[in-house]
This record gives sequence, structure tokens and C-alpha cells, in this order.
Amino acid sequence: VVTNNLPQHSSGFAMEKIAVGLFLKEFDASPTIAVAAPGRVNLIGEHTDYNGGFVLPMALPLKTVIVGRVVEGTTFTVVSKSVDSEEARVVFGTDKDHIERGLPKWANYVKGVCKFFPGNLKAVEVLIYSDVPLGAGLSSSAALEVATCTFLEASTGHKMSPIDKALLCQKAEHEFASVPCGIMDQFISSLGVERNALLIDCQSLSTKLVPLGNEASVFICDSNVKHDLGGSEYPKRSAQCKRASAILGKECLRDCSLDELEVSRELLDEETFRRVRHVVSEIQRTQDAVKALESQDFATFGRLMTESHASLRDDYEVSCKELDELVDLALEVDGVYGSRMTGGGFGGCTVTLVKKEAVDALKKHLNEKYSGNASFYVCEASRGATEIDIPVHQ
Ligand code: GAF
Repeated sequence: VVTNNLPQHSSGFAMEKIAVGLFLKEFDASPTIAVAAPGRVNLIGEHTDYNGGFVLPMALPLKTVIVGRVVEGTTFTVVSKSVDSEEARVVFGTDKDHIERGLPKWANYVKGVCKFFPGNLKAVEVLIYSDVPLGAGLSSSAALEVATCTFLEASTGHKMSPIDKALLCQKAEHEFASVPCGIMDQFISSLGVERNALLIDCQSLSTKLVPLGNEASVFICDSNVKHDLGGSEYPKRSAQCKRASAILGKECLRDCSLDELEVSRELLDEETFRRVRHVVSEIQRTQDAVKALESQDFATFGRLMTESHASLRDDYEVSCKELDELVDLALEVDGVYGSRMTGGGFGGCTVTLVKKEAVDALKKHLNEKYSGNASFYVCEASRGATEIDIPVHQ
């Protein structure tokens, strides 16, 4: 699998301008550094990354912007515009030996990245401004981690490769947020490329760009439900997969085929068997989906997305009734190729591949029929984390 880079195009600077204005208000000075890192949507390949499998996410135009400046002293002062004001300002020392996780929780993503950053930290004032919805399964935490790391690169001059940056941010999430996540979210936030999805081989960490073409739209629908269960079920699934690969004598589930699984069926209890069947079949579906997309076969790609949803719902049991309802409703609309839940599950978003001309009909149908209150994003694949020129504040 090879990486081929396509040229990047800069998007509008609306978010950055607002962030600069907010920084001025907060710190009574102008920022000198601005960075941005995107959220992501995963098109297919769910709960496969921590099993060494394949994933196919794309970076979103929704992003986390950090603006700031280097100051005298030994403190890191960070203000977030995404949280309530009494929790919004956090100050900690730049001596990495003394950076510890704590409260408020949101700051642990920033602190974790600072703790593991390879260069010496500078004293800074920074402001975080984001339009990635929190807890919606669009990787707001990875966007914050990767934006923080990109800011540290800019403020210290210590540059990292995009892959090392993703790995550092994953470590921060493991150790400072206690989430045993795979590599997908940090990877795509760091390496995303405009107009392309990114096939990631989570075993070798090699990547391949897959152009999305112009015919179909990626339609994200936020169910606006968040089930607490997500936090406790994710580590359970990951532990279950680890145990299953040990029983099957594999290093990870990527190394297991459906045929082998069938032969070893009696080694696993019924629930574990279904969990493994999801992972193994999803890894195959992701590879098939990439082939389909490469030949612009949206019908096959869409069918695989819908099969992925059924597998996540029935075998992996990480969907919920609202996500199932949104998928079923989407599939009723002419011009929809396929639909599935995206991200960790237990709430959050669905992703639907739909003919461009059917987007309005899809929105209308979901608005009329969904029992909850949905929000929609029709997204182009965007670029990964980057330092940006400071926009002039007006
Ligand atoms: C979350 C995790 F952070 C990812 O690593 C991935 O496992 C995903 O859930 C499920 O595919 O976003």
C-alpha cells in the first residue's frame, strides 16, 4: 500500500478569524501562531483499527483551531471556547515531569499531548475554538490532541512526522483520557488529504489515498443522542477481541479469516464468536469497498456500508435504536447508495452515501420522519492538521 500525496487547497478562514478575535479579548494581545486539525468521519471499517485491520476515514471541514503566542515564564495557559466558562481556563507548568491528568477532563487531552511531546515546552497563552460537535462520534478529542501537537510543533520549532504525531496523540488519549482507542482518529486528523478518503492499514500503518469523485455526497446525520454506555462498552469490546485472538492463536484478529473462524467456532462462546465475525467480515468489507470506490462503483460501496451497519448492530452490538432508525429511513430515499453508523457507536452519527441530486430529498425525509432531532453535515473530504497564516482581524 502506497501513499501518494495530492495538492492541498486552503479553505476559508472564518473560524481562524473568530479565534483571533476571541484571543484578543481573552489575552489582550494578538496571537502569532494559528493551527487547525480536523474531525473525521469513517466511511467503513468500524472497530477494526485496534484489531490491526483496515479503516477508510476522511477528514472533515469541521475542525479545531488553536491560536496563541509564546510568552515569558513557565506556564501553559489554555482557554477553551467549547466548555462552560467556569471550566474554560486551565493553567499548568511547562515542566513536563510535573504534568499530571486531572480536572477539568477536557484539559487532559491538551496536557497528555504536552506531557509526551518530544521537545521542551515553551510558556504560551492559547485559545481553542472548534466546530467539531462534542461527543458526536466525529473525533472531537483527536482533533483537539492533533491541533495541540501541531501548535507545540509551531511554538517550539520541534517538527514531527505526521505518523509520529498521530501515535503521540493516541498515547495521550490512552494515558490521559483512559480510552484504549485505535489509531484511526488521530491518523486521519494528522494525515487527511482534500477530496480523498484514506485507507489505513492499522497493522503496518501504511496508507493509500482513495479519491471520492464528484458524483456522490457524504452525508452525515447527527442523531443528537449520546449514551453513557459508549465509555464502558468500548474497552470491553477491545478486551474481548484481545482475548479472542489469544484463544484463536493469532497476534490480532486481522490475521484470522472467516473460514478459520468457522472452523474454530467451538473455541469461542456465542457472543465472542459474533464479535469476531464482525471484525473479520468488516476488514474484508473495507478492502472490497476500496476496490469499489476506486472504480467509482457507488452501488457496491453503498451496499457494503449497509452490511457494515447490520454487522455493527447485530454482531458487535454497538448501535442503538436512533442510529438504526436513521439508517432505515435513509435507505428509503431514492438516490441513497448506503448508510451506516460511524465511529464508536451508542449514539452519535450516521454516514450516508447519496447521489448529489438526492441530498435535499434525504434531508427532508429525515427531518419529517426521524423521531428525534437530527443535525446534518454534507461534507467534502478536507486536509489534515496544518499551521495556518494568522488572518488579519477586522
Ligand atoms: C473510536 C476510536 F477512537 C477509534 O480508534 C475506533 O476504534 C472507532 O471508535 C471505532 O471504529 O472512534
